[in-house]
Amino acid sequence: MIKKFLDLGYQPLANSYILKDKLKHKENKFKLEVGFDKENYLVSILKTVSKEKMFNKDYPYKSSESNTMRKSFKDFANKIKKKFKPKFIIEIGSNDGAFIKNFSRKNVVGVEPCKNLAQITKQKKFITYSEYWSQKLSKKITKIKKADLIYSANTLSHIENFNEIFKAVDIALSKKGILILEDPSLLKCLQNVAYDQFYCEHIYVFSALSLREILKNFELEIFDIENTKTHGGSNRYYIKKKENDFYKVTNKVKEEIKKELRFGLDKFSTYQKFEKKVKISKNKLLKIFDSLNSKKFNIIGYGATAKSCTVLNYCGLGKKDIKYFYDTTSYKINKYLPGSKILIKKYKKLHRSEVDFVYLGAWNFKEEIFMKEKSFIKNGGKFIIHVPFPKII
Ligand code: JHZ
Repeated sequence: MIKKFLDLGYQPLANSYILKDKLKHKENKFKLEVGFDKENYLVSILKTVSKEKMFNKDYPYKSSESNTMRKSFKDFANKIKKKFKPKFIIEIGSNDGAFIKNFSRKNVVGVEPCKNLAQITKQKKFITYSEYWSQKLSKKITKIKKADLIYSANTLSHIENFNEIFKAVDIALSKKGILILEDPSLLKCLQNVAYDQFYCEHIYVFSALSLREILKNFELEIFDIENTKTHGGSNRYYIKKKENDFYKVTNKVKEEIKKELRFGLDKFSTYQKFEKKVKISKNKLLKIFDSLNSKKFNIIGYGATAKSCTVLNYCGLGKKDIKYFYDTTSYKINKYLPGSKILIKKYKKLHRSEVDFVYLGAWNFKEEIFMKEKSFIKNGGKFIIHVPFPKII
C-alpha cells in the first residue's frame, strides 16, 4: 500500500510553457503528492497525468542543450562500445539524439514518442520510431534480430506501466543482451532535499532497492550499478535476464543497497523526516527572496527547468520575486513558466549592470553554468540555490 508523505500542492504540467496570448487561460493543475510503498520500497507521485498530455509533438526538453549532458552521453557511448561491443542498440526515449548520435546509424534505433524530437534524429537519418515503447513496437523492431543492448536514460521514471515496459524489454533482448537504465537516484534526491525531482513527468524516483523488487516480477536482475553526477546524482543500472549467466552480479549492487538501507530508504520515517526538511527548505528560500526583494535587488532566474516549476509553485514565487528567466532552449523562449507565469528570455551572458542575484533553476548544471558566468561572479554577481539547502553563493 502506498502511504503519502509529501504534499507539494496544486501544480501545472511542468513542461507546459505558456504563450503570451494564452496567459489569461485557465491552466490545468493537479495535486502533486508523493508516497512510499512499503511492499516494494517504491517512491512515486500519487496522481498521474496521461502520457499523451505530457509527451507529444510540443515537448520542449532537449537533452543536447547542455555541454554536460552531451559529454556524458558521448563518454558513456564510448564506454559501451569498448566494454560490450554491441551490434544492435535500442534507445528508449532517444529525445534529440544526444546518445544515439555517437553510434553508427546501422547499429542503433531510437524510440521517441515526441514527434518534434523524433523528427530531429530522423532528419539525421537515424532510424527512429515515433511511438511509445510497447510489446507491439518491440516485436516490430526486433523482428529480424534481437538487441544486445537497450539503453534508456531519464525515461523509465516517466512511464507508468512496468508490465508493458519490461515485457517489451524481454521480447527485444537477445539471450546475452542487457538493459541499462539511468535515472535520478532517490538517495541523492533525499540527501539534497531536491524535492523538485517530483513533478508530473517524474512518476517515480528509483532506488536500487525498489528497482530490484520491481525487476523480480519480470525475471530480470541488476548486475551492476554506477553512480553518476548527472541530474543532481543519478544511478546507472545494468540489468540482465536472470537466466543470463554471462554476467556476474558485482559487489557494487550489494554496496549500493547497503548504503540505501543505512540511510533508511526502506523506512517510512525517513520520508517523514524528508517532508519536514522540504518545509524548512521552502521557508528558508522565501526568507532569502523576501530579504533581497526588500532591498530592491534585481533578481532573475537561470534555466527554466521542469524542476523549477515545482519549486516556484510550491513556494509561491512569482514575477514579484524573479523578473524573468534566461534559457537557451529555443522552444521555451518568449513563453512563460507554468503557474508562476514568469517570462523566459533568450539567454544572454550575465552582466552585473543588469543583474544582482540569479536563482539557479538548473542547479544540476552548476559547474557548467558557473564556468560560463565567471566574469559575472568575479564582478560580485551572486546565485541563489536551494540544494542541499537554500543559500546565496
Ligand atoms: P534540466 C527535464 O527536466 C525533463 P529539467 C525530464 N522530465 C527529465 O527527466 C530531465 O529533463 C532529464 C537550460 N540551460 O536538464 C536548458 C540553460 O539555459 O535540468 C534547459 O531548459 N543554460 C525529461 O527541465 C534547462 O536549463 C545552460 O547553460 O528539470 C535544464 O534542464 C544550461 C546548462 C541549461 O531538466
